[in-house]
Amino acid sequence: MKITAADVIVTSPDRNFVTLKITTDEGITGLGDGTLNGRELAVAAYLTEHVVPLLLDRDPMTIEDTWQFLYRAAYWRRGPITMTAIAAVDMALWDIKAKAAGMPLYQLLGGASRSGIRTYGHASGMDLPSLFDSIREHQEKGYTAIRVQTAIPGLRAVYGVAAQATEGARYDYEPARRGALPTEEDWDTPSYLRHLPGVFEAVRNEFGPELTLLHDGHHRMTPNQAAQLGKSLEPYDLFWLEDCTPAENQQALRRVRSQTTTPLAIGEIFNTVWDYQTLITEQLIDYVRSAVTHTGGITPMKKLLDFAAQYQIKSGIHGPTDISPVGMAAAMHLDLAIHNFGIQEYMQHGALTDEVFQQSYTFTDGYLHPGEKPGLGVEIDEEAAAKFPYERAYLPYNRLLDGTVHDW
Ligand code: GCO
Ligand code: MG
Repeated sequence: MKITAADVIVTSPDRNFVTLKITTDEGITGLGDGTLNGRELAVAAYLTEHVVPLLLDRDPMTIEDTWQFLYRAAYWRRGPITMTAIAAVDMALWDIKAKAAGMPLYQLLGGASRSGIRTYGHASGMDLPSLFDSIREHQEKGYTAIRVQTAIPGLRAVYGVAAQATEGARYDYEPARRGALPTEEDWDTPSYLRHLPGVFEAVRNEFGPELTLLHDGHHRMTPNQAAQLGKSLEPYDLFWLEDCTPAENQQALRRVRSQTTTPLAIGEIFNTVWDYQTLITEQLIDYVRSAVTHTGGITPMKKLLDFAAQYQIKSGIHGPTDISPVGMAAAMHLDLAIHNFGIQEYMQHGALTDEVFQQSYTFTDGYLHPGEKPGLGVEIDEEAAAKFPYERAYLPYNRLLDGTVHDW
């Protein structure tokens, strides 16, 4: 089998997505997700200008060899643009191989280790009543695990809280905004540290001890502040506290870990196993948060999760709406196959996205399943995709109350 074409499809149904479609001389096609929120066209250009010419005439079955070739032959290693582009190729090749084998991809990854993939959804609120409503809405949709984000008194707009800057119906939180420039949000860590434990206390009092709760700190605290927060949330029994501090400095997590038993999840902005080396070998985290889409694809993600398994660390694969249905399906096949599955993030895509991407995955009672179609189980309707041209969109950024730019 030979690759005869590789096309980069950029579409913006509810938001921007970059998809690589690889075509073979036997008529089998494969899809890969190359979406990097707010920097989509950089990945599209990387693929079109530098990767597509290398794929033509290659054997699509040589997945490991192609991965090593793209990673090593570029000479310039790692980084989100490179690793997202490589991920798109890797996913598309696994899609082709599984279709050629006539099997859903999870079968090639070792077969199902469980019957369904437990998910968590995103609830948020400006105040306790709206937060409680949002939690109830998620419970009604079937979620048994819910991420809780809340506004902070005195701050205008905070990461993870829906319907602050828009009018009308509440919408699921989506950070990227279409527009010429990024929006500005504000931040004050002392106010956050004072406010958040009371919110979790109120949520526990309202919903009881059984509901699984998570929270995302979105890289805003110093290690010492993160240690304080982890301690103060211990009575509320979180499933995890995510991205409590920026983790480029992996050793910083020693401080947090030694001070709190609140489980820690890190990694959505990482792109290789090297970003995790200290975190995993010193067991400084409990969950690996990488996205298949931003970590070079299924091939390295499987290795990363197997490495984590040796240290009793589980998966918590990144699954916000900026991962396309193709990237979500790739995550689901891994989730189903690996032994050290933890939980899968699942924000549901909008109706326009579902019109462009036909999915075989299902969501029932809080559990996802990738379905039994050969391959990843997702196809793209290129005519529908063409109706939604790219629209510039940026993630917001943060300033402290005195105007200093802060981690968003
Ligand atoms: C999460 C994330 C996202 C990111 C988004 C950026 O835990 O799901 O923090 O909400 O902010 O993926 O593009
Ligand atoms: Mg996050």
